[in-house]
Amino acid sequence: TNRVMIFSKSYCPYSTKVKELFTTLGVECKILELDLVDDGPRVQDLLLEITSQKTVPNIFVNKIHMGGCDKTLQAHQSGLLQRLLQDESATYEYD
Ligand code: GSH
Repeated sequence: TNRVMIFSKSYCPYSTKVKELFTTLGVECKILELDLVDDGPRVQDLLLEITSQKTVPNIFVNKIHMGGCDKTLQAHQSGLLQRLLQDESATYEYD
């Protein structure tokens, strides 16, 4: 079950950090490496339009926009991330 979508870049240390966090939490993620796909720049433009965020990683949890690495680590610290991940009513999956 992929409840987490990470728009990433393969060389980005912040992307690596969030991917490691979700691995540590045992949470499977759908990951798109924007630097490795032809559509990358177009997807990044769309993400900017939708989220007003220019940078990667750009993370969605159960369809909720989480933000980048800093925001995700904050949400982990505060417990918000775990609550979003445990929300059984939100069954959206990125597949
Ligand atoms: N503070 C940001 C976060 O917490 O996610 C840092 C993210 C960041 O600086 N990412 C770089 C980026 O997206 C790549 S390592 N630069 C612009 C770009 O690649 O278009």
